[in-house]
Amino acid sequence: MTFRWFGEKSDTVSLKNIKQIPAMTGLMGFLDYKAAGEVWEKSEIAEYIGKVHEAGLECEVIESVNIHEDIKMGSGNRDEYIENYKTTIRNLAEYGVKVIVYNFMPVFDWLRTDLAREIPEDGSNSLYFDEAELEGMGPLDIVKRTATQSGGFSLPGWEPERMAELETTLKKYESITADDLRVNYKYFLDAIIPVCEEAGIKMACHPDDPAWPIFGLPRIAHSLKCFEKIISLHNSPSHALCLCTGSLASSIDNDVVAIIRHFGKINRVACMHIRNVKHLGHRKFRESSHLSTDGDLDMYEVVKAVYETCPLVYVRPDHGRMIWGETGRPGYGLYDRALGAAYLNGLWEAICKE
Ligand code: CS2
Ligand code: MN
Repeated sequence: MTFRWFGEKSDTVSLKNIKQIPAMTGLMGFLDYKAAGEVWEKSEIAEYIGKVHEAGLECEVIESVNIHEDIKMGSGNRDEYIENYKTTIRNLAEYGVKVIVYNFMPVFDWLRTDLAREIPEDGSNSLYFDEAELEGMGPLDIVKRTATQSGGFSLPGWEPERMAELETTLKKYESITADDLRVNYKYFLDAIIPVCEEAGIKMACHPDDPAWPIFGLPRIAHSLKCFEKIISLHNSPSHALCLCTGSLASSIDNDVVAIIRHFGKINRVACMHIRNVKHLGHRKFRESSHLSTDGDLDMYEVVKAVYETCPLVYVRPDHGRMIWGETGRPGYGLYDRALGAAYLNGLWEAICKE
């Protein structure tokens, strides 16, 4: 059981807080100031992981080593960025990292139309999406809205340098199809997976969120079929998935439990992000507490699928609501994620004893 931590200077949650969550053994770490394409230097990794170890936690998973758009578009300086990525893989492995979570989504990572929508029943708030609200909004509008609502906190997938070039990048993507994107993805995997095999690292691809194409951009990672195509791009246990239940469950077409079982059985799940969503209408949902009763996912079945098909994977509660007056990075407060971890551990204990 792990927790996402943005580093001492950037997180409202301390390592001590994280360590005090029952059965929390480690982190999914993140250097939130790194731009896509940059090498993660050994000294930076050593500093971050050193602090994590001092706090009595492990750091075997690193998230959001973002892939430069040149790699996704198959243009420009992609070979140089791929070389940098290989160096980052080797550097992370040297400090005991076993899994790297990334995504291959053009331009945007996750997207919401409100980062703090009040939940009428209890006055807490959570991330929220309503496709109808996107109508009449351009990508630039949503970027501005997200930046305003983020309260000055960096958000994974919304790195300023990525957003600065938005218009040019969107233009370039107009001529790139989903098949083109997969060709570029394969080129990237063929280059880096042998390095991962040598270094003992698994790459874990995170799903599109929401789980369908947006703003006409090609998106290729949001369903069982999509992931089958992705997995077939390069045959290696080092080429694996990070199944994020909340991202996948944003589409009612996805049977999340079946997806876990399918890829768990063939040893292609490296880690899990577990969170729940509550559907409120067509392509309209909010992130709920982790409990089955609060959302549309059956968390007992989710955890059971992990237990039965991929019990050794790293897990973390993904986003939480803001509760008890907490303020901080949207989705990444302490309290609700800690409740999520406790709940998931409860399910795990019950399933083990059963
Ligand atoms: C996060 C992602 O919001 C989420 O579901 O888990 O932002 C995730 O960290 C990235 O997609 C990984 O690159
Ligand atoms: Mn996730």
